[in-house]
Formats: sequence, C-alpha cells, structure tokens
Amino acid sequence: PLSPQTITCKAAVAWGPGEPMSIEEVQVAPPQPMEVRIKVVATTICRSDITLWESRGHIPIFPRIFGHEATGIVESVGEGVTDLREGDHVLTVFQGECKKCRHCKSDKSNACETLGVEGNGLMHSDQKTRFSINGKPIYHFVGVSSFSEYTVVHSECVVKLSPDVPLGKISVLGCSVATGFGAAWKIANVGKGSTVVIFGLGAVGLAVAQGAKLRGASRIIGVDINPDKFERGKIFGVTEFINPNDYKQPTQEVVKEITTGGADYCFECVGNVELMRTALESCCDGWGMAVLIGVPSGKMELSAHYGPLLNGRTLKGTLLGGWKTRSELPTLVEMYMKKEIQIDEYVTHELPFADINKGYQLMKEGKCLRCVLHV
Ligand code: FXY
Ligand code: ZN
Repeated sequence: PLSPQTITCKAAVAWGPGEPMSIEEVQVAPPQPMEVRIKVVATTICRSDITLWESRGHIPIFPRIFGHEATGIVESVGEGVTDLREGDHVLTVFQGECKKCRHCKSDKSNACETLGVEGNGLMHSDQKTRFSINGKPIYHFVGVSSFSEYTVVHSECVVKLSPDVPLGKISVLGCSVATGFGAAWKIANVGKGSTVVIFGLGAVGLAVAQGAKLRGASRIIGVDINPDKFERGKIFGVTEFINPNDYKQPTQEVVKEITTGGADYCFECVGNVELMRTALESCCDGWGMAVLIGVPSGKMELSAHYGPLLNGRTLKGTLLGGWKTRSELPTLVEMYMKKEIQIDEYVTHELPFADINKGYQLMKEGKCLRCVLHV
C-alpha cells in the first residue's frame, strides 16, 4: 500500500495562555512506528483542557492543540501496528496501556510507565511533534490533541470500539465519566449503605454519584457553590445538597454534623488544594477515604494535619479512576450498550467544532456538564 502522506486540515490552535483558540490550517505528519492517525469524529471539552490552557501553576506550553476526550476513525497506521487498521473506530485516552511495564503487569495500577500522562506537549515515542504550521512545531496535549480534524496518537493510547457504538455519544468515556465510575468502584470500592460526599458536581462528580448509586450507597451528598447543579444532580443519584455559601461554618463541620462524625467516602472533583483538605476532614476516622480526582489550578501543594491520617483515614488519588484503559474500558462501553449505565445524560450541549471557544465559555460558566464538538 502507498505510505501515508502529510495531511493539511483544520485544528483549534491555542497560541498562548487563556487566549481564544483559532481555527488554523495545520500539517499533520504521517503516523510513526506504533502510532495511528485518526480522523476525529467527536470530542468533548474537559476541565483539564481549560486548566492547562489557562496554565495557572502549570508550565505553559504553546502553541498547542488541546483536547483528549474523543472518538474517531483510524485513517492510517504506522509501522508495526498490528491490532488496528484503517477504518477502525476508536476512543482516545491520555493514559495508555503498553501491557509490558511493571504497572501494566500489576493489578494495582493503571499508571503505565511508557504511555502515562505526557506533560511536555510531545509524542511519547520520539519527543517530537506531529503537528506543524509551515514547518513550525505545534505542541500536543497529553498525547491526544483531539481539537483537530486529524490527530496522531500512540496505538496503545486508544481503545478499539465495535462499529455499532455511537461515536457522537461516548467520547466522555475517554476521561470524565470513566474516571468517576472508577473512583467509586475501583478506588473507593463504595459499598451498600455507605455515605458519600462529592465535592464538585460536574461530569466527574456526577459520574461518581452514578457509580455510588449503582453500588447501593444510601446517602450521596453533593457539594457545589453553583445551585444550578443541584436539580441535575438528582438524575445521577445525588440525594442531598450542600451549598457552602449557605453556611457560616466550614463545609467539613456541616458534613460532620449531618453524618454524625464524617462520611465513609469523599471525592474531590474540582481541582482545588484547599478543597482536597476539606474532603479529608469530611471523612470519618477509622476507615474514611478521601479520593482526589481534580487537577489543580493555581496552588499545587496541599497541606493537612497528620491527625486524621493517624486516626485511620486514607488519602488516595486517581487518574482515570484506575482503569487500565485498553483492557478495561471496553467493559464500560459494553455496559453502556446494554443500558446498564447512563452516559447520554452527561452531554448537555453540542456544537460544531468551529464554535470551540463558545464551548469553553459554557464550561467556564458552569452551564454545561459536557459539550460535544462535532468535528
Ligand atoms: O482530565 C484528566 N486528566 C488530564 C488530561 C491530566 C492532566 C494532568 C496535567 C499534567 C500535565
Ligand atoms: Zn479530562
């Protein structure tokens, strides 16, 4: 077969921190060994796409193409790729699974050593970019960069989908929704009758809620400063709400009071180090666990008194809810196809790709859970 050529297509290029993205013609190089080039079909905006674009407390890497929750169709494959071919439907993931490293071999971890979160804006394999404009490199985002008509990703950073899976619906399984379910099921292992507190009722928080509900949690307490989130939370199983602005006491005091001594599980789904401490302080002694999920913006270091930890609490963090992406995410896709989990309900907005800045705005205003960009 003819070897793949460079493609020129449209992509949303972020030129600097917080600057509106512009749709530019970019050159996308052919996939290198073990990589695939994908025609993006649908991509959703995640809070991390905004956090890293704003770059507060993070190293700014620009010009850059963001986006990591996406579905698409393989356009061409690089040398050595045997398990994917042109035309395959795929879900992209920012955390690959090589199946060979210490982490992939352990049943305790999804932090693949070779294909973990790529933080330099480059491709894992050769630390170069596949995007350019007139020869000038455009950086990647976590090895995915789905805010483009075509992108190149490592073949072990995609989950193969059966052709009957609706591509326009399930991009959220690439990050937010999978993360929330995994945090509840795999990381906390929420049990029947337990009390759960969720800080931040975005898509991740509400996926934790659904996960906890399916496990039979009896109280699912949502915490958010945006009261609009409360009504929608009920759809996903939230049973009680706390708006910190309605109380004089700190939230951990409110939680302690209504749960008589603290919750079994607390989840931080915002990305705020003070709130991470609040989550730990809202747990009960003995077995209470705080699960950190949000990617912080601004202050990066968290501090807490040692006491609660000595008293038996656990502080845990997770990327992607602990799922081993290629081997375990297909289970969630199947559950969706069998209608055992709700996913469509997380998509509150849909826009043409060209309106990406409007999508960012909707997310920032807290008006939407997920906005699908149709590429
Ligand atoms: O949205 C979920 N995960 C992010 C893609 C991880 C971002 C971590 C930032 C470090 C470069
Ligand atoms: Zn994400």
